Amino acid sequence: MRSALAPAWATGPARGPSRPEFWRSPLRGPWLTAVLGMALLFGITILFVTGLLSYAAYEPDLAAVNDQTPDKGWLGFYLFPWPTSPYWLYRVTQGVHVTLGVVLVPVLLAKLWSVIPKLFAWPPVRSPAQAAERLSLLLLVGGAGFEFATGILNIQLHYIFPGSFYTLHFYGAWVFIGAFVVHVALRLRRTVRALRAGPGQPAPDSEEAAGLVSPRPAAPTISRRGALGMVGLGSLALLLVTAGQSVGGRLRRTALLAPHGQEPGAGPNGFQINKTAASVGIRPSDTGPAWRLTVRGAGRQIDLTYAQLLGMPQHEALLPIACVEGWSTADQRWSGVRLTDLAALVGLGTHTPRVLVESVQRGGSFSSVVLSEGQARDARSLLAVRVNGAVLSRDHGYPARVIVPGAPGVHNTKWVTRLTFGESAVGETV
Ligand SMILES: Nc1nc2c(c(=O)[nH]1)N[C@H]1C(S)=C(S)[C@@H](COP(=O)(O)O)O[C@H]1N2
Ligand SMILES: [Mo]
Repeated sequence: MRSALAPAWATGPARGPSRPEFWRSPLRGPWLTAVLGMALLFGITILFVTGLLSYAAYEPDLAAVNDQTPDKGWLGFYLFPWPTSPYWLYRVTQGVHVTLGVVLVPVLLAKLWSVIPKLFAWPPVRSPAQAAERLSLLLLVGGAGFEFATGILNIQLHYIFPGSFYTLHFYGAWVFIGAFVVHVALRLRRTVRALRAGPGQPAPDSEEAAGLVSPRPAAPTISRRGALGMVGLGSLALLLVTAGQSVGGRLRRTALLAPHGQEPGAGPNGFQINKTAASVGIRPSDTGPAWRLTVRGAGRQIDLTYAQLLGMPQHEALLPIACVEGWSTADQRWSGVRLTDLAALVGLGTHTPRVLVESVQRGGSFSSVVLSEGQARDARSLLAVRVNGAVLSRDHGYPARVIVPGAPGVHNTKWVTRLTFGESAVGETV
């Protein structure tokens, strides 16, 4: 049926890839698409949940410095204060997010391949409902491509985008998920039916074929199960060369796909580095004898020298650094001064409030971070001066860095020079 909606150019006979006969793979059919679709339904749901958790972990509502996403409105709804226990929380949620994202790439590509004849369906527009559905597919495929591409570029190359990865990935996720929910609602019943019917092919012109079965199939070179096995092997291979980066320690060496060129060397400071001191322009004079730690709050201010900081009670905490990019160090033995003890210097010890942490680092992509009161009050939250028994290396934040249990790596500010406790100061540097 040709609708009055279709423009003149779209009512002619189908040509090239718009003819069903053009597509000759005997593998394409509702069962193959349904199996891949089900795998993505579970996988993408987990990606979405762990992605939202990562958003919550950044404590976006605590202060503007934590989340500079413009105009997020109700999309940036408040989730919950990010807990400090278990201390490996972000390592697991973000490890799953990034590893699963990489592992799903072959499944996503296979799924797109399995439905490609529908991209060329002719006539392109048959009814307003069908036009709306095709538009949602555009958002679905475009959204998936955008989220996977920005995610993978980010974990590989660190922030190569115009603007912020965080903002792009955040808005892209909402577009993608909106289209994903519509797609699942429209297709779930058909998918379940195709799974029940099994791998046999329905007649090409039947309703069950859903426009996927070739009317002129070529001779098969592999079975449908075999093709799925190949996709599974591809995913397994990616898992094996990715997962080690989230475990850290010796297993990091198995992470062949993780970014290279920043080998941290051996010794107590021999674990993954995000940005070296040199790469962000930390000068020796910034962290030399003139360095001071300023502690502010409750209308008071105290400046400490490095020696005075070392003279305060030192505590230990066994904590990893887990980056948004999916890599994590193994647990490291940090030692330094509790944030609660520093708050006590300005009289805020018993009810330590949130704290603004600032680095000697100026400009660039990194600014300041506000830690919640829950984070500031945790006895394992330290301004660390030593790691694994040695003085912090310059690249790990000498003379002092923050380390917080359960938090994303970005909250573990290096080269710290000022802590401001309490509400009042949070607005000052924003
Ligand atoms: N001053 C400053 N602190 C920083 C960063 C930075 O770029 N500058 N990067 C953060 C990020 S994103 C991570 S993952 C951790 C990494 O710490 P590491 O380099 O010691 O492993 O440091 C955090 N602290
Ligand atoms: Mo990070």
